[in-house]
Amino acid sequence: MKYWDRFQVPNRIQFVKFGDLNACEITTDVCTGRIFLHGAHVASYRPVNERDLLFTSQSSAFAPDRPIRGGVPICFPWFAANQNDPQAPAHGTARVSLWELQNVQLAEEHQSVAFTFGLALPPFRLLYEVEFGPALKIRLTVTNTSDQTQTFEVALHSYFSLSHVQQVEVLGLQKARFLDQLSGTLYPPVQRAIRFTQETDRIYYDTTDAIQIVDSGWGRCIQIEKFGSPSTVVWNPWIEKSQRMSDFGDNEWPHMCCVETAAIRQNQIELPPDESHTIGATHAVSHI
Ligand code: TA6
Repeated sequence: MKYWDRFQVPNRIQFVKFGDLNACEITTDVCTGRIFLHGAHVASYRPVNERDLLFTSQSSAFAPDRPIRGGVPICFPWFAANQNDPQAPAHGTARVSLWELQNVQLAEEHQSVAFTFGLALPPFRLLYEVEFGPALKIRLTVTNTSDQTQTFEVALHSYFSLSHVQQVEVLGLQKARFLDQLSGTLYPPVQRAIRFTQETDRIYYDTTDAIQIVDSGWGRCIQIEKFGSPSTVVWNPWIEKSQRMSDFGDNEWPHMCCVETAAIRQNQIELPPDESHTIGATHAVSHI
């Protein structure tokens, strides 16, 4: 008997194993989903009569010392490499930590299931709320439990499933300046939609605008309404980088892109003692 078995609801909330990891699979009247205790990692969200909104690599590891490749990794308390410790895990420790599942709530009308996870990463305490329903809602609250001001970076590093990345455009960032992580160049706003024609790895700064991933191949638009997030990251590894990633298939790059709800680099968060910051997003799909 595991502590989380008390949350089971036959045919609605069930716990399964993936490799060495424990996951919860949910079925509501409007969607299915999967979330792991490892990293509090959302790995699937599929509205009824829709394809999964999220991409997870067929080559992903499911191991306690590795991040899951896909879904929504929680990057915290730093983004990418740790500037002070090259040995530290990329994108921080939250996504490779075992979170405590504190509550699972099935809505009376079976339209949604809400999860609450907690993790202590001194000097911070994390609370992560995820709702699988007509939309996928994610909300991370970071609390500074120390007696000094602390700074952190955070990114909800969402991987979205696409028909083909060359049949997609991303709207909502036309007015934001961005850092091209590949060249290190800071660009002014380009005033047009993002289209993918090569490896793309960009940090958009000082932008709180909603994002639309318009996928003409599948005739759908994924809408991302974010909050508490002054940065947005857009990434597709393209061909060569895909071949360098052992937990990502060489031929998977056309079928995904990351649009990340973030607060990183010059948009990092400074948190006074006992204060909290909440960051999150609502992800929904519509037909075009
Ligand atoms: O968010 C984009 C990025 O920083 C890329 O540079 C790429 O490294 C990606 O994250 C994945 O990082 P990971 O550590 O999960 O392989």
